[in-house]
Amino acid sequence: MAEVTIPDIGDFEAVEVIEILVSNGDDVHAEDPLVTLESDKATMEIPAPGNGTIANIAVSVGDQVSEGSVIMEILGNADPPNPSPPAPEAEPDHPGNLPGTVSVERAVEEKVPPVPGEIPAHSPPPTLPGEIRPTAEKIPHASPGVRRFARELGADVSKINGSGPKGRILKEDVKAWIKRALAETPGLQEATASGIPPIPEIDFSEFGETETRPLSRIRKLSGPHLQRAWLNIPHVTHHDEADITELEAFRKSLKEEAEQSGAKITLLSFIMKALVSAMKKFPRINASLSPDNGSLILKKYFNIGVAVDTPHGLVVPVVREVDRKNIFDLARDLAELSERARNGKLKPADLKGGCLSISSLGGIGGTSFTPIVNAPEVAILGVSRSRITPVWNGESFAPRLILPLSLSYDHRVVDGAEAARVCAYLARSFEDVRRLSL
Ligand code: CAO
Repeated sequence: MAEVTIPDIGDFEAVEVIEILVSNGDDVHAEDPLVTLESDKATMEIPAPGNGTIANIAVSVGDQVSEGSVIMEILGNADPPNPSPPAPEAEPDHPGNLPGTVSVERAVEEKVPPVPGEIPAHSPPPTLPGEIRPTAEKIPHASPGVRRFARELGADVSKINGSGPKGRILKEDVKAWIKRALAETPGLQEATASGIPPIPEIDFSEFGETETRPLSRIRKLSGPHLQRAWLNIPHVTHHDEADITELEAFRKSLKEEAEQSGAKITLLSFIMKALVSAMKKFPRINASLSPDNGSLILKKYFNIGVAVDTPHGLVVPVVREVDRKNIFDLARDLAELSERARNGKLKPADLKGGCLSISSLGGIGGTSFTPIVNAPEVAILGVSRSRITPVWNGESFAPRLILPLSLSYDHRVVDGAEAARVCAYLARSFEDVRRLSL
């Protein structure tokens, strides 16, 4: 059995114990930290003098100790008294801490002109035995172990609020800070890995009142997904128009029949049918690039994602086997999926397996927009609000109902000419309702 006493800690007297890092019965190895002491100038850990089991801890947090104070006992083959003084904290940016010296948390920067061969002025000089360097600035309250932990994870202790006694930073505070930093910066890893300079931080409260609200779970997920697609895909959007005058008359004629079958038929069901027809005619828009970008994976199934606007953000549930469903089936599927989306009842499987997506803002407004391709799909059809427009028919202007279409595509897979052909084909399909059944 060996008593553990406070070794020579320099000129310090009555230094406060701020942390007890072991409990009675713990097995420790030589140099394991046992307690943390903190004076107004330095924080230091007292190491175990040898291997053994901790017993009779004689100090509590808040006690004051000086050189020679007994703090606990170690049962086993611990070395006899006269343990080595506190181990200096290994500060890679504080070179030259000599073994057996007391390491002060942050030494003052010494404004001494550099001499060739000397440690540069911006690095603190080596601590000499028995020397305690004063601190010039306020030290964030944290034990050397916590500082080391924070440094290993890249956390800046000066930015962390401590929840320990007297605001001391605990390991838990460092973990919580890192978790928060990661959660609050969706897409951070992608953005920094891509080498794109981050948008500078601004304190908006300098300019007026602000309120900070957390992002919804959906936005936290969809944000990085959209950013990935935007950064990876060379996007082009092709705009076109379709005359849907006859189609709209046909849709209205189906209203009664639809209501009887429990479905509300909107234009979207027809758009899905037309899109499947276009996917069959232009198979490249129903494809994805292989992960190595070396080949094209053509899909022989026809599932269409539909962007749904919900109070929590955008989701894109997938309507399956659109080629095998009629307009009434599609209307029912759409109503069911969009209701579940708005009530937050979608399952992960509802969001998978899409071949191509539609983003319809027609119920809201707009004349055209540039939707973002829902990667790894290669195209997305944007639909804006139809409007009555005077169209020259060769003899006179006639009022026609015109639907704006915006097809965004991955230019690595789809060429501009092909996108124009797809849109022209869609427009022809809408203009001649019979084609939708082809
Ligand atoms: N032009 C004119 N009117 C249109 C139209 C169009 N292109 N599309 C739909 N409408 C009409 C509908 O006929 C309906 O009219 P009534 O109320 O008189 O019957 C009304 O607009 C509302 O339609 P809806 O939006 O309820 O139904 P929908 O089938 O057209 O769309 C859904 C369903 C889920 C796609 C839609 O509600 C929605 O969420 N759209 C937003 C999608 C979105 O946010 N996209 C942006 C994503 S970011 O790229």
